[in-house]
This record gives sequence, C-alpha cells and structure tokens, in this order.
Amino acid sequence: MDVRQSEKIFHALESFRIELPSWGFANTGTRFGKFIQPAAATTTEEKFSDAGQVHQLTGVCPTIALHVLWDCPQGLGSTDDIRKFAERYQVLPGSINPNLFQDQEYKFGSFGNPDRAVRQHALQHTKDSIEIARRLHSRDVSMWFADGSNYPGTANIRQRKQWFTEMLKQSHAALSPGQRLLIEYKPFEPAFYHTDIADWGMSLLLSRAAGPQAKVLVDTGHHYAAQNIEQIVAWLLSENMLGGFHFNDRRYADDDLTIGSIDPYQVFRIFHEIHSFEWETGTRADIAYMVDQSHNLKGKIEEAIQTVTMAQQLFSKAALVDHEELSHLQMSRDLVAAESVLQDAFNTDVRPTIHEWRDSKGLPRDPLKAFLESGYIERITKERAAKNSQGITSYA
Ligand code: LRH
Ligand code: MN
Repeated sequence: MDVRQSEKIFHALESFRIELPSWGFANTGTRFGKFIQPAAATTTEEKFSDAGQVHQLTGVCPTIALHVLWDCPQGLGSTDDIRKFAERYQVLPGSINPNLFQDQEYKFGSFGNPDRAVRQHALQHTKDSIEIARRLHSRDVSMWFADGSNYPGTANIRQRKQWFTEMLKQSHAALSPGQRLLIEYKPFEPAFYHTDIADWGMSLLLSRAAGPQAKVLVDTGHHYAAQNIEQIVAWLLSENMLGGFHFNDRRYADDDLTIGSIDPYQVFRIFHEIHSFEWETGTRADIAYMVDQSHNLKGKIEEAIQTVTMAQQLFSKAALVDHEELSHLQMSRDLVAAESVLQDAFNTDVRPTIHEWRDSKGLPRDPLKAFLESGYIERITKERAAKNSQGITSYA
C-alpha cells in the first residue's frame, strides 16, 4: 500500500457515512416465523441506544432511519421523545419512512387504491411523515409502496399510475425547501403479478412528475438476479436522479442479507460508478447511503457493526481505482488492462489502512471485538429478556 493509496482511503473514509435502519435492531422474521432474541430492541429508545453503540464504535453512522408506525407510536406527538433519545444516545433521526403497507385498508393498495378515501388516508399519513421529518430536521422522506396486484385483469395499471402521479405531486407540495422525497422501487413482493413502482424507470418518471425534490432510491435487493444494478446507478447519476441507497445482499430475491455477504464485488462496482462520476464531474454526488436489512438470525448489533465495517472496506477499495488511467485504457480499448484496474483495487486488502484511520480518530481498530468486550450485550439482555419472551408469534 503506497502513500497515495493510503491517502485515497483516508479521504474516502473521511466522507463516508451510512445510515442504519431502526428495524435492524428489532425482532424481525419471515412469513415462516420470527426467532426472538432476548437482547433485541422493542422500544424506539432501545433502537437509538443500539444505534448509538454502533456509531460510538465505528464513528460513521450518525443517523438512524425511522419507520413511522414502528418508531413513532404517537405520530407527531413522538418527536419530542425522539429528540431526547437523539441527545441521549448521540444519534440523529435520519430518513423518515411512512408505513403505507400494513394497515388493513391497504389490502388493495395505498396511493394506488381504487377507493379514494384510502388514497386520501395514505396521503395524510405521508403528510404527517413529512411534518415529523420537518420537526426532527430530517431531510429525507423515504417512500416504499407494496401496491400492486396478484392476478391479471384485477387492476387498471394505467389508472393506478395516474393516482400515484397525483398523490406524489401532492406529497411533494407538502415538502419544505431542502427536504427530499425518495421513491423506492421493487419488482415484486408482496404483490406477485404487478407492482405499481416496479423498476427504476417508473420511479424516475414518477419522481420527475412529482417535482424537483423527488429522487430515486435504489434498494440493492429490489432487482431481478440478472439486472446490472451499477448500470442503473450510472444512468441515475447521469440524470441527476439518484437520491440514495438501501444496501443489503441477496442470493435469490429481496433476501435482505448482510451487505457483501454474498456478492461483495456487486457493491464494489456500485461504489466504483459513484467514485468515477465524482472524479469525472469534480462534484460530490448527493447520495444518502442507508442500510435496509432484516437481522433475523445473527446478533442484531453484531450484524450492524459487520455491515458498517464491510461497507467501509468496499467503499475504500473502490476509492483506489485510478480513474485517469482507467479512462485512458477504456478509450484505447485495452480490455484486460482496464478490467484489471478494478480487480486489483477490489483485491487490495484495505483493512490495515482502515485500522490506521480508526487510530487517527481514536476509534477501536476492531469495532466488533470492542463491542463484544464492552458488556453491552450482557446488560441489555438482562434488561430486555423478559419483555422479549412475550414476543413469540407464528405466521398462521
Ligand atoms: C421493502 C423495503 C422498504 C422498507 C422495508 C422495511 O422491501 O425495502 O424499504 O420499508 O423494506
Ligand atoms: Mn428498502
């Protein structure tokens, strides 16, 4: 590792921040069951406390994403408590995620529901979420819709597109200057015939129609296996429509596994597209890096720390690419040499330099080891086990 490379890694780590999801600290599962962890967080305060541990040990996840119905039990009335938790645990509220998928009336959709009253109910929840974001000084309102259908002929896809356009326009109109709407797409699940916002193009068109503060959110798990996600990222950057990411990994579908656990080169290629865009344009891409995973089996805080440190590694490796050299090799169509520039960067062990960067910040070299030695898990297990033992549920 030469000095130039170390400088590149230090520079990359200085700016890299990633947001953790509150729901990553709670007991979550699949439709086949939920395996209760006695130390899991059930209250919003406990989620802030756990996120605070990860930020204290890594220094790079200063915000926590909140899902309104899961983390704001009193809706707008929860903002005072959340501000207190932010102060107490030194983690700020990050993106605000409305819940437009779990209420009974959303059986046939939210913004896409044929029943106007349900669409209005969904719009009001969105406006409340935007107000919560305003009061918490959160910039992003991140919207995902489960809306769609399960059987051909049961939904008027163009009519629903029209309703989404109207509802997102009205949502955008409720934003304050500086706030953003992030529109997340997903090809399927829970809808298994059509999903109203199924891909990046649909999200881009709806975002453009909504207004200038609406951008596309790319959840890495929301793509068919054969899709080239970094090409989508390159296009969204070129269109100035990339608002942020939900990082996770998958072997099959929206598996929500730990970033880099299945295909670390995928995330490296995404980060490469962003670094090359920033090098070419000399600008900082205005992207919200966020995690969206279901920590169903691993220790939830351990998996969060593993996630953050893996993201730092992959972001640092991608920062090693010599864009001057690469663009020269691309223009001279030297395929093998160009490909090797990426592979050499990816195969570089950046961990020793990351350890030096953590030393320079007074952070533990090995955050996970420091966490396991901190006694935090033992403490919260005692505090929370009884409460969690009531949480055992079954699918049917
Ligand atoms: C949907 C999704 C969305 C969240 C949820 C927790 O699959 O990715 O971002 O609202 O997971
Ligand atoms: Mn997501």
